[in-house]
Amino acid sequence: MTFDVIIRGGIVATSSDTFTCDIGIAGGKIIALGTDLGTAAEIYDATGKLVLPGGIDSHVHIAQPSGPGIVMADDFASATRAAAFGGNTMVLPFAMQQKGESLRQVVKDYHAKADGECYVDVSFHLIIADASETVLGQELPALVNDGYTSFKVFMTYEGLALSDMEMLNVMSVARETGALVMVHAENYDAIRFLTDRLERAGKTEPHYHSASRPIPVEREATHRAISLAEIIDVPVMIVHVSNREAMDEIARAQRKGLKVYGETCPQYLVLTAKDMEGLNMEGTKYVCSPPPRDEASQQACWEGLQQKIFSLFSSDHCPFRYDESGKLAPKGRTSFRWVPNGIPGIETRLPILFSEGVSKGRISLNDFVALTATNHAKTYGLYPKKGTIAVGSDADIAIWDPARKAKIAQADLHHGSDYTPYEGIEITGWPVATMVRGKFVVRDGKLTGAKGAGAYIPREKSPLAAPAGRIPEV
Ligand code: DUC
Ligand code: ZN
Ligand code: ZN
Repeated sequence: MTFDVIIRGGIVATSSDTFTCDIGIAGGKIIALGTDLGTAAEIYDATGKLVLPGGIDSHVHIAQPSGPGIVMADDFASATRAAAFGGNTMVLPFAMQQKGESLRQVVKDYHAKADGECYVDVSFHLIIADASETVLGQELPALVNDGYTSFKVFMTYEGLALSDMEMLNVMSVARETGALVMVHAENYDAIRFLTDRLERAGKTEPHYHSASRPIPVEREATHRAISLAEIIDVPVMIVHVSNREAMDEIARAQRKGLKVYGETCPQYLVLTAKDMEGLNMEGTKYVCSPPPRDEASQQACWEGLQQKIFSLFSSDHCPFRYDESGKLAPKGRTSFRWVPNGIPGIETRLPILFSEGVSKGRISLNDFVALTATNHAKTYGLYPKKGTIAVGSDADIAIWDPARKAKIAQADLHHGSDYTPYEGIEITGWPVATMVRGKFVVRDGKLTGAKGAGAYIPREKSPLAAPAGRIPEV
């Protein structure tokens, strides 16, 4: 047989195995694994390189409305281009509803923003901000059936926070339709209370953001989200966990046999609240929620990855520029209260975990693959089409030079933001080529893919959430 491409001689790793073999690719799919596969239009010599499933970043925010006068720094073209340079072959951004909006219309709007723009594949989670009867009774079940099989709810943020009653209603729809609920767990009232007090004390500099959302704010909401999910008997994914106490809530639920899953992110492994101190307005560059904590919390998050309490490692990419379109907007409002929450990280997620995790011996290469690709595909209804290297799977592949040394620098990145909070971090191991469905998107540091080659991928229901069923009788 003649293939379109053969990737020859690399060390292939999946979430369970590591082996040396060639990969034969045709029609965008992996057709053969082995040696002496035959001929191909193109041979890629991967000798001395790692050949991994392309990263799937299942928690990114792209082109979301972010408040008056504030624009997100990435559109779908720039975000997916940066994703490809960072070794990713698929991203899952959110189609975010705002109060009063039709969820169906929101989904159409995000498709319009993404269509013809993407360099890697995309699929959408929903964000439910308006838990009205029409949305929950009609729109949401229909959208779940159409392949939008996961959605995020917020326990904080003005305009987004759901009450416990609303959370229960939304979770009931997830239970009945077999959708997976992702929860942003922070206590809204506690944040408002602390923000008011800090402002009254004149403590308004950006670094007070983290004092307004201390660990108990996250721990309490995590506990509450898990309790609400237990009442409805619905699985939940607690996203962007930053510390041991919230993690312990998840671990306790898992020990009890509840279907509670956890995600953590690079900012909780390599940043701390101290990074913001003394920076004045430049501290806004690190403002995200939950906030990075301290070294003990970093250690806890590593343990969560090692012990598989966390099954996902995502970026929570939420990019703003450090100017009046972003971190310094709206003009004249100086309290941390007004700083848009979020940091860029779509391109640096994988190198940070590879370097700090695999190169430094904290996690195995196979666990790296699981945490960055396979588990995302399994969690969100994409496996085995995505997230692995197997015959029949899409040829979504990242080729890594495990020895390549680099220092993270804004000047080398491809996102729309004008800074990176990870500037200067020394990295060992970097992706050198990224292939989406058999076509190289990035190769030897150059963009080779076409805008619009990234496709929208509808999803199956999450095996973690299915089967759809009734909520428990009272
Ligand atoms: N927090 C979120 O909840 N979403 C995006 C970014 C952030 O910091
Ligand atoms: Zn969130
Ligand atoms: Zn987020």
